[in-house]
Amino acid sequence: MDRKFKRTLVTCALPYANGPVHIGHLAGVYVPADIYVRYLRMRGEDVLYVCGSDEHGVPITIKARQQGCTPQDIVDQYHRIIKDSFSGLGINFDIYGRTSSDVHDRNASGFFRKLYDEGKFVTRESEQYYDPEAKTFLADRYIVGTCPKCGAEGAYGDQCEKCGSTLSPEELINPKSKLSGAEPVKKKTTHWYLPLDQYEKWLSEWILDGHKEWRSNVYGQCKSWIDGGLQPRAVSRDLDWGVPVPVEGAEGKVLYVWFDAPIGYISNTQELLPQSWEKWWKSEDTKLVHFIGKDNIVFHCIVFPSMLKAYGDGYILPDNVPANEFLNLEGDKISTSKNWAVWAHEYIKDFPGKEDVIRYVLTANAPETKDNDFSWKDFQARNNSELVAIFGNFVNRAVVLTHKYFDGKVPACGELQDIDREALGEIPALRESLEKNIEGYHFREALKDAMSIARVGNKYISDTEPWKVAKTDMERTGTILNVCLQICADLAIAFEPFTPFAAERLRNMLGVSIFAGYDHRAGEQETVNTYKAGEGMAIHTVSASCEDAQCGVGTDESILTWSRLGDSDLLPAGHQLNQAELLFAKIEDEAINAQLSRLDAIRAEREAAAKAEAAKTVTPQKEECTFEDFQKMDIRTATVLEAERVPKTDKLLKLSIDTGIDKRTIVSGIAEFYSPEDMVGKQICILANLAPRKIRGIESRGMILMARQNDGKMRFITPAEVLSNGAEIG
Ligand code: B3M
Ligand code: ZN
Repeated sequence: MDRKFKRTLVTCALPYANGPVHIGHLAGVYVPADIYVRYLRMRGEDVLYVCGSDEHGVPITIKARQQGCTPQDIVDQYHRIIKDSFSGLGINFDIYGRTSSDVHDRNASGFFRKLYDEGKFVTRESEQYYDPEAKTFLADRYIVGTCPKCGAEGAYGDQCEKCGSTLSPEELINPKSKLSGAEPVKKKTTHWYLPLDQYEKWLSEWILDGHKEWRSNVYGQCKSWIDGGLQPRAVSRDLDWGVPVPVEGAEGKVLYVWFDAPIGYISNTQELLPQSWEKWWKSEDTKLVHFIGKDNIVFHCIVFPSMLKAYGDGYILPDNVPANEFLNLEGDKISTSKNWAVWAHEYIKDFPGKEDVIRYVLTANAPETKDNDFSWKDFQARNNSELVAIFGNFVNRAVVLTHKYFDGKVPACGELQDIDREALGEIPALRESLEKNIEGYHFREALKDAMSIARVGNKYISDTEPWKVAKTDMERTGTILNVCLQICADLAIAFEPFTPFAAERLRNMLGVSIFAGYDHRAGEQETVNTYKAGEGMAIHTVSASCEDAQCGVGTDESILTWSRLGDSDLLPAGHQLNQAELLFAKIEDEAINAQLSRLDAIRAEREAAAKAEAAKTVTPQKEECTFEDFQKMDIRTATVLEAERVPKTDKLLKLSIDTGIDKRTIVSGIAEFYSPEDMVGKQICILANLAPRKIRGIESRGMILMARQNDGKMRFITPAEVLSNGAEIG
């Protein structure tokens, strides 16, 4: 353990309260953070675990407009959903606050005002788009128009959702305000900027020289930002939703959401610990760790530290920022706006009692160094072949056999054989690796170490076959089951950070508790810290002066502590077990297919909407041509005599046609839209003098004229009434 610090402050990115949290958020930020906090608490570290809703920013105001309600209604709705999702998955922050709170309002505006009064900002006048009818400035998202790149209508001032191009409002064709439909006009406005350029040297020393141990994706992004030259960054916006800028004459201006949100970490701490928050934020004895996704790196490593540096007053800086990459879903990018996600609150409803499984799978597939993918088949496979077949199966056999042969009491341990010593001997090394991996923020690897303990147990019981030995040697059977039960107790400790619900069921089965560390959710009490020694145990309180976080625990042998992981005497002979219960249940195809069908329906809906959208757009006109160019083309009417599919393709038809000039063959890519039967007897229009081409070995002479709309749909062109074949079209 890193004993350089007396306490650890863990923050998690504040989720925007404009939608629920999904598995990408959980995998990227919240599950790894929860593993880390639970582990530290079990090690007796004093940890404060802070998060809350990020309730400002333009997306929330847009959602409110879409739903015809106020931004406060939106954040109230999603703050509750998000908070319940976290607790439903065992992610128990000491405080889950919100940036629309009065505490935060005061704190964030006070923070701004101090920097303002001390001249830490620079002001800049710029021209912003303004809606003359709604009499308000327009964020880029509030300006819509025609995409200059693909012609799509409804492109936003910052991005075209159809072709994905990044845009600026100036590029939009025929820009309109989303608020009133009026044409936006440019208007001068003044904002305050944090001159990040002035912190460049200091950031380079602090990060590039001082934190080479940070993850490469984090360090690399910081390096490219710093090497690229930092620019002053706006810290205010023309908006009516947010923390008002606390300066006379700044009506209609609020703090930029990325200025106020990180201050939310401090506000939430102040709210929980009004007397003692400063020891967490202004003491070098505190280790600060920010858990975030990769899109938040610059704000947590460059902007927020510069804000704290500018503020001074002893604020500490993050010791580490273990940012994860992104998680995809069934091969596609997770998207809130496209509903392409597994929502945490829906998962909890659809898979009751399986909160551990999603924690386990998202850790096993964590996008720690590169983007990764979540698939429902993999989710099912990991549950059934790892949690059920190895971890759960091992524990179940050990406990059931102990009830069968020893009335549920831990049997005496006789003379150990090599096979026993080998199994027990593997645990300390796995513990050491597990500790090193968790403390190094390598949670995927740490989970493998914990799972290796289960594999050791499962192999041991399969190799020793106590159900056979019991026929002849009950003493040996007792020794084998004693070893199995020690390993079960190891699992109850090792899996607490990863699968806390199952670890608790296992503890209840074994009739033990664990030391689960400090619990500040009670805020400040006369005794500064309390710790929970596992469910079902009395809450011990330790006095503030108690140095040994585990005081009062060591004497109670039924409370397992992390430091005993790997001991071979965790459960003394005679200790009474409780009834066996299944730790994990199989997940059947039916449950998985229901999820896959849901995603299929979303994908189909999205494709249909994209097609409908595409059909509305028109490809821009081609470059001008001359009449002479056109006269070279010989376009005629013709009738289809025969038609057949071209073998081994699903797009081509081979047509025999009568052009009035001759009978010929044309191969055409219309099989997606027409069957051979559709075409026979139809009068079509062809470009007769197109140079012949070999297509799939067939000579094709000419081309059928087709109308293709932007959603890809195609129709052949035919005269308004049947004409003779060979009629010239011009
Ligand atoms: N609200 C989350 C995001 O960018 C953002 C984090 C704020 S942490 C201070 O998805
Ligand atoms: Zn576009």
